[in-house]
Amino acid sequence: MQPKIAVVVGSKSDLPIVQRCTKILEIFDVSYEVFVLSAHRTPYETQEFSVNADKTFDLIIAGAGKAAHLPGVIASYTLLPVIGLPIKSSTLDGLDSLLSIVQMPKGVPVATVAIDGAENAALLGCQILSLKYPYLKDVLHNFREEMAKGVLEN
Ligand code: RP5
Repeated sequence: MQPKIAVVVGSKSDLPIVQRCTKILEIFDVSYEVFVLSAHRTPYETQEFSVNADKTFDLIIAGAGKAAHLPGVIASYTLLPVIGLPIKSSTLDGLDSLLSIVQMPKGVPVATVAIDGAENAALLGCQILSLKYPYLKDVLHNFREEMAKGVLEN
């Protein structure tokens, strides 16, 4: 069995940020599917996706900007872990997105990464999935070793 992640964004305009996330998933050989769905503009399609997501996916990464309700709404319909990616797409520099995503009421958690933290969304997703797919532990160890070498070399 292969890990599979759903990457959902609120608008096509979010796709350039999300490519930094999917690039990591490709390097780690994790399959994924990208969806454009909006909590506000396509609420019925968002609900349909969310209630069925666990039939296909292990985890969901959901990115959105402005009043970024998408990750929380998705999380309300599924028991899959949801990682929220606040996207800087407004005049408020992404602080609106961050607070909309991170300030979930108790009972429905969303694990939130930094504003535009697309790479960390992918890495956190892989770390969570490494509990189920042990090959990811080796990949993550190698990634960290390479990262450390990159920091130390002059
Ligand atoms: C949010 O509004 C989207 O996630 C996007 O970040 C932002 C702007 O969307 P567009 O007006 O570019 O479609 O819902």
